[in-house]
Amino acid sequence: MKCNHKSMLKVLHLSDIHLGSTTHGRINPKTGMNSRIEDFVASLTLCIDRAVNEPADLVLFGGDAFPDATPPPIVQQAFAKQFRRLADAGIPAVLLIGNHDQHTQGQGGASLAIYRSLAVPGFIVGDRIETHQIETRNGNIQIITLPWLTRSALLTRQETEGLSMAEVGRLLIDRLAVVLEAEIRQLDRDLPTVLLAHLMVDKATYGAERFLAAGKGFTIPLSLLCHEAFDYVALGHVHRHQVLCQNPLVVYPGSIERVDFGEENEAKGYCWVEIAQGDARFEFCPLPARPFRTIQLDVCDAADPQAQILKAIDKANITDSIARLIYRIKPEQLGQLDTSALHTALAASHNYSIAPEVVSQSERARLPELNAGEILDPMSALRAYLSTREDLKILATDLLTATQELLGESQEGLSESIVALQIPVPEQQLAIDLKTG
Ligand SMILES: [Mn+2]
Repeated sequence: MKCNHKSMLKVLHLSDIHLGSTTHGRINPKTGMNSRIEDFVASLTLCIDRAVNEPADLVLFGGDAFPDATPPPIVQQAFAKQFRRLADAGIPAVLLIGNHDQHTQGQGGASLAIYRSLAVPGFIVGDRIETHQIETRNGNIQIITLPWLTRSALLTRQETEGLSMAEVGRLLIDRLAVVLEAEIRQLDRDLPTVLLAHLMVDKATYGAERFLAAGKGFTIPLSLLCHEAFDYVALGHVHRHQVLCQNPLVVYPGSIERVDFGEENEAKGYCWVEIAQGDARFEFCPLPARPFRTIQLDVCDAADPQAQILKAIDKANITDSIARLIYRIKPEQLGQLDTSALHTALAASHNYSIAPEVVSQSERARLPELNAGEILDPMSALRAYLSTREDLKILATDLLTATQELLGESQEGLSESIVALQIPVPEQQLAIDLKTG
């Protein structure tokens, strides 16, 4: 039997906080705040509670603190208020820069760099590939930080000139392997070691949804991360909790709250890790994230569509959830519906939307705006298309925002950033979720 004299360090690993997401929220009349911001703060508070109460020896944050690099002050303050509790309790923390934290202007993560500027005791901002030796109350540990990689982090413009995206991707991974190896070579072999990285692993799975990568994204081969020098590989970026490798443990804790309906069926939480040199174990700790409920049915053949829809709502357990009702119906059945009764039935939810899909017999007319010869920019084309799709109305804003972001990124020369467009097409309904943060 192994006699382990070293005490295990206790590490709380969380990621993808996305504090400041407001979609599906409503204004809390008592506080004047968007209720979703309060939900995200509540989840973050539970993470920090655990770290402080236990106490943890170290907190590792895997990146994507906010939806973008310039969060409003109230959101910055809510984030700072929680992480400050760690500083007060003398618990060191590493804040890694995710793609949402990166500002396109200048170096480093604009939204998190403030913690370095302020020199918050025990706080490290991981905005480059670097090894940090951290003193905790139960011993030292070393953390290699690997923030979200863009081409410019490791390659010069001259090196990538004339290369295809695939070639650039390969070159970047070759370069990353060399840089990581250099970090690994200077590690102290007697200390527990964690790689903390914000990236898309090419073996990460996203559930049953089909995925399209918009632009050519850099995915990092799992083999690069499964190095014997690491006792634990703490990841961020993918919102679905998953374990990619057992030895060493390579873990995405996932996001702490659901960001959109694409995460409806995912448990949300953080990881509690116990680690010593050559030894690590972890436990996924679920958080009571706000439930999302999709109620989707086809009442085209129903004698009493109203009763069928009400029954479906009743069965869905929508109390305090973010609900969406999607029903397919024939135009001649619309008279049988009492929509105010549907609203009443959905009122137990935290927030809801109703998306009727009226099945039309007539052929859908081509959009006159989209005739050959007409040149529309992508946003106008999408807007024109959406204006004809009543059933997508509920998603229209999200689709436009996501498109805007994608276009913005490619314009800023960041087309290599990995944004996964998740396009499940269940029945008649098309949803695009920005799945990863
Ligand atoms: Mn991310």
